[in-house]
Amino acid sequence: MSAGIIDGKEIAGELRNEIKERVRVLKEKNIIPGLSVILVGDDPASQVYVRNKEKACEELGIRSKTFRLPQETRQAEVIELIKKLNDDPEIHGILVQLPVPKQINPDAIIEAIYPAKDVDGLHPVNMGRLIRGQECLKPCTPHGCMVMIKRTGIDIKGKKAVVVGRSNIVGKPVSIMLLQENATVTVCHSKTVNLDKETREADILVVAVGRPEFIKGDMVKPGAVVIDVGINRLDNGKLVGDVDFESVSKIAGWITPVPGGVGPMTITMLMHNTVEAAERTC
Ligand code: NAP
Ligand code: LUD
Repeated sequence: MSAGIIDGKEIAGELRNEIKERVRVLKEKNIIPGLSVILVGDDPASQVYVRNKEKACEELGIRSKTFRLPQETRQAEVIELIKKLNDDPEIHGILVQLPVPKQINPDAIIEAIYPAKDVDGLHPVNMGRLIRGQECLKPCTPHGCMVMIKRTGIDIKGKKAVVVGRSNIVGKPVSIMLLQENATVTVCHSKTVNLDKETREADILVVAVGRPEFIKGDMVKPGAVVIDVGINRLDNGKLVGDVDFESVSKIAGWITPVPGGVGPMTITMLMHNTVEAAERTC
């Protein structure tokens, strides 16, 4: 038996139609949602992701303004720009694409953004609200993962969920969201002992480690829902996830592909947050 594919591109397309409708309603109130993306440096993957964000804005009727700053830009200059955008009424969402060059402290940048405009959901106020179960702007990739898990039709309540990776952008927040949905959650990382024993117990397995094809079929419980957050470009140019699709898709019940899985959902949840931030100004 082979796993069902959770088609991120397709789900993203459906959600984008709903978001388009919300943009239309806002326009009737003379509000055009506006997103500003700040990209510092010339990381090739970041350039692709930011371009995809611009394209999504265009498709949905969201105003987008991207600031492409040179690699050597100082932290103070980025914060200066963020302050201007914080006070710009036409901008509802601000995002600094990560990673940033080493002279810039990502925490200082994130904390400079007004929480109400933090469409990445990474500001301590939004993260704090998330952990406390309060309404907040939710981090895009974890939110996308949750939508994909729900689309399989499984009941998350009482399931054993294992998250591999504990970054602030994916692992930690997705663990909190799974907990919020009443899963029993285990968070694994590089110091975890017997990782394969942990992953084999997972009814829901979310993988965000940044190592190509790291999770193999023998590490997965038969029938599990496997969400592959990883995006790795191999030397031959091929894009692969953190999950070995070939072996895992023979064991899992559901699996997300790479590309066409979590990536398009991340972008769609960003559009969702931008519209939500704009709606809150009404
Ligand atoms: P990250 O900040 O590098 O974190 C990686 C995590 O994996 C860390 O917690 C690390 O543990 C853990 N880890 C590393 N090696 C491990 C091992 N051998 N066994 C167990 N755990 C291990 O990465 P990230 O930002 O979360 O991103 C992870 C991947 O997802 C990357 O491929 C990235 O490109 C991709 N990504 C995709 C999207 C999307 O929209 N699709 C969004 C964000 C990220 P320690 O904490 O102990 O170091
Ligand atoms: N920083 C993100 N850094 C990296 N995939 C993304 C992403 C689109 N502040 C901040 O946008 O949310 C963020 N906020 N991230 N990411 C990763 C992460 C950030 C990853 C993939 C894609 C955004 C995407 O479009 C396509 C797919 O998986 O189908 C393929 C893209 C390709 O390389 O061809």
